[in-house]
Amino acid sequence: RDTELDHVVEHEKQSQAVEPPPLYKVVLNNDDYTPMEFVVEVLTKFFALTQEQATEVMLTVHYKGKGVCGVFTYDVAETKAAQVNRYSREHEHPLLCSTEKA
Ligand code: TYC
Repeated sequence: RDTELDHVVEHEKQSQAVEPPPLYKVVLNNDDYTPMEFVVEVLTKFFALTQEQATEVMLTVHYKGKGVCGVFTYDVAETKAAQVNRYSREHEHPLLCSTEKA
């Protein structure tokens, strides 16, 4: 018959079997119209980036076409991308933020 210890061992196996959640990159895309200063503002406002880190990401996007703002769980990534796109549209900039599975 199953003992209390068998139950504890079974529970422990299940705990160890729990997988980490899949991660998603929040990506910023380049365009010809959004001011560099606005992109840096967005990166410091919505992501945990310093002015220096934000400038680095902005320049990567400007020269290479896209860049990673951060890596998050699905809901956090989708929420941040939507917040950035809403904020950009409110300020009448075409800046596009999207997500990609990491
Ligand atoms: N290419 C834009 C410019 O020259 C700057 C820019 C950088 C725009 C990053 C979008 O995600 C972006 N003003």
